[in-house]
Amino acid sequence: MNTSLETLRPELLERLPATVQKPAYDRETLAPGMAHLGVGAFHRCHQAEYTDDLLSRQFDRWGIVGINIRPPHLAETLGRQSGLYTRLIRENDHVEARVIGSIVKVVDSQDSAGPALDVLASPDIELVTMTVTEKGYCHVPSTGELDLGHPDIVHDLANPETPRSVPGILTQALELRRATHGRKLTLLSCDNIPTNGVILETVVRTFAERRGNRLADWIAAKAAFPSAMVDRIAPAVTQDDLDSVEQWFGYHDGAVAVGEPFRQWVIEKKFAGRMPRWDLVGATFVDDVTPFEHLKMRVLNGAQTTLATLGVLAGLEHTSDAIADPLLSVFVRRMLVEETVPTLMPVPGMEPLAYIEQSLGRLKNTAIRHRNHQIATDGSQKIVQRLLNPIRDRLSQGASIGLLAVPVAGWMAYLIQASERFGKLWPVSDPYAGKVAAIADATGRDAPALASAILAIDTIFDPGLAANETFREAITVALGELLSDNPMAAVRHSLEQDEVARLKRSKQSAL
Ligand code: CS2
Repeated sequence: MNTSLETLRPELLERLPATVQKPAYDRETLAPGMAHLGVGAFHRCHQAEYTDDLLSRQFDRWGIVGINIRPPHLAETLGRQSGLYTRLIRENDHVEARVIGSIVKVVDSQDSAGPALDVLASPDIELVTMTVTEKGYCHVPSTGELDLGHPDIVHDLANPETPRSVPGILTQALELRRATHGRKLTLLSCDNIPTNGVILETVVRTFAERRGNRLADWIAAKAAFPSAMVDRIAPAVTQDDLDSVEQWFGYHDGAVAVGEPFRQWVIEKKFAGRMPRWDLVGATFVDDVTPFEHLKMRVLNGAQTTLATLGVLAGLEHTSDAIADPLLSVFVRRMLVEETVPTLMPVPGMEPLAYIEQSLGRLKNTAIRHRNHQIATDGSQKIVQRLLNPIRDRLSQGASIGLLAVPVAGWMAYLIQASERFGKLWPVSDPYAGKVAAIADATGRDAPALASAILAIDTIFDPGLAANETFREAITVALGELLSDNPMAAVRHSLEQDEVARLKRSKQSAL
């Protein structure tokens, strides 16, 4: 940090360089109306930007109170800057800078839930949005039910007034609302899990049912949990990003966020009360989010997870490096076109093949430094919706899954090679890393035994899928190759086999 530079703050808004846009509304009069849990790069590039757009178009009481219940602390960055930050949109050589003003206050609640509960229970707050990552919901990925064995859930059910988990904190906030003013609340999940609203509702309801006291009935009457599909690639911010703002614009900003030009937000029309009119500024309110969600998670996110895990195995650093690799780029396109697209539902106004090309184009953006390891983080929470659900649909159609199986084996190989037994090739972060490492320890290099033991984790692989012979065989073969000295052989062979199968099919249909 260059200490001679001023830090971004409200007084600096009048003196920003002309190339930096600033809020086009009177921030002084902006009152809080919603809270957001999980103020990371994604929130700053997405919901907060939509809200900033909306406030300049139709000013209303929709300031955001940003809350973190996990690291990092916000006080020293966003807090110090009165919620202001620079949002950079980057695409190759192009940069567009704008200071976003929609976050009016930030609250650190990492040490205890108290500060978060004060905000969430306040009568001023009509809406809570959240990006708490897939694992924040404490659900079982393969079923969507609350994981009653999760240590934080066990803790929170025993100590409901001092919760640690997202379901525990939200349920306690709803209990406090019932006890104090009784106002309605919309809880809007913005995480990449399928039917995110249903999962959020399920974990909160199950938690409330366990608490008893008819709280679950009150929640059913007063709260709404719409589902939403959110999209914008916004990687973890780096020191380079902070330095760039200093160099280009001459001020210090500790809360910069960097995203790509593309953004999308599709929200289920199911609200408890008033909602921000994000539909006036590019979001879409629909009756059913499912087709949009499948398209995005299976195509864009499926491609990202594939390129990330296979990219790490190939020694590549970022998504843009992985997609520049000729083999991986052919692989990912073929996988999506041949195996993923037939599993999609029709999506109003969107054409799947065009969407694939657009998505792959987005991943080529070299200004977005999205690390493969970042995307591979928490892979166990991502592969169900991105890869296993399309695989299950394909198998039920009697169709091939030889390509989609490779990144699933890629996820296994990624965790296996992070274990002691396999030389700890890289550090990983995944709730199932310990379990996979224990399997690797017990099993050694025997691919069929490794595959079999990992497929037996029924919280990820539903037993019907894990028992399917076609799937088991494809996973076992790919895993063996991915763990060899020539991991990309798995990718090449799956493409060759797919080609052979394709030729066979076309001969048969010509007969
Ligand atoms: C990424 C997503 O890290 C990841 O899991 O795949 O964060 C992805 O960039 C967003 O879903 C894009 O909208």
